[in-house]
Amino acid sequence: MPQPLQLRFVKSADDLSALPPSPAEVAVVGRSNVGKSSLLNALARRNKLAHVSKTPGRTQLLNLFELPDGTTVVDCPGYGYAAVSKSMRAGWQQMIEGYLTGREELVKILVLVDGEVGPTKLDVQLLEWLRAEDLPYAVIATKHDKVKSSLREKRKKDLAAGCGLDKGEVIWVSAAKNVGVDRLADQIRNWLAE
Ligand SMILES: Nc1nc2c(ncn2[C@@H]2O[C@H](COP(=O)(O)OP(=O)(O)OP(=O)(O)O)[C@@H](O)[C@H]2O)c(=O)[nH]1
Ligand SMILES: [Mg+2]
Repeated sequence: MPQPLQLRFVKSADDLSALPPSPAEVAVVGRSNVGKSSLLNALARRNKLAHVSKTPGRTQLLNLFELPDGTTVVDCPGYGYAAVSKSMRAGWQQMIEGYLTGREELVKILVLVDGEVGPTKLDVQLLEWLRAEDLPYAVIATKHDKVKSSLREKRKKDLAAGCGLDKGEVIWVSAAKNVGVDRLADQIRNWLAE
C-alpha cells in the first residue's frame, strides 16, 4: 500500500527568518493556479490541508508543513497573477528569492508547470534563475487529466523541451485523478532522506 505524506500544517511566514530550523526541506513553487496546494493535498490524501481556490493568488505566504520525522515541505505563493500590483509582485519576488537562496535546509525545489498550458515565460525565467543560482530543482507537470490522451506524448515532449529538459526528467501528476502522486510522494521521501 503506498503511503501518503503525513503532512501537518505548522505555520505561515512572510519571511525566511520566521521559519523554524528543519533537518531537510522541499519547496513547491510555480505560477498561480498551477495546482501547488492541490498537489500537497493529494500527496497527503487530505482535502483541506492546503487551501485550494478558483481565485488565483490564494496562497500569499510561505506555508510550512511538517512530516512525522521533522522534515518539512513549503507551499509557496504563486507568481504570474496579472491582477496583483507591481509593488506586490516585487514583494513576492523578494520573499521567494530570499527564501530559495537563503534557506540552507532546501534539498529540492519542485517547479510546477501546468501540463495543459505548458511552460510560461515566467516559468522559463524561474528555471533559468534556478540554474544560474545552482539550486536543486525538479520539474513537475500538473493537471495530467486535462491533456487529451491523444495529445499526451507530444505534450510531454514539448513541455520538457520548453523547460530545457529531456522527456524522462519531467514528473507528470494529476491531483484530481491521483496520477503519479504516490510515486512523487516516494520521491519526496527519498529527497528528504538523502
Ligand atoms: N483538472 C485538474 N484541476 C486541478 C488539478 N490540480 C489543481 N486543479 C485546479 O486548479 C485550480 C488551482 O489549484 P490550486 O491548488 O489552488 O493552485 P495553486 O498553485 O496553489 O494556486 P495559488 O495558491 O494561487 O498560487 C483549482 O481550481 C484546482 O481545483 C488537477 O490535477 N486536475
Ligand atoms: Mg496555493
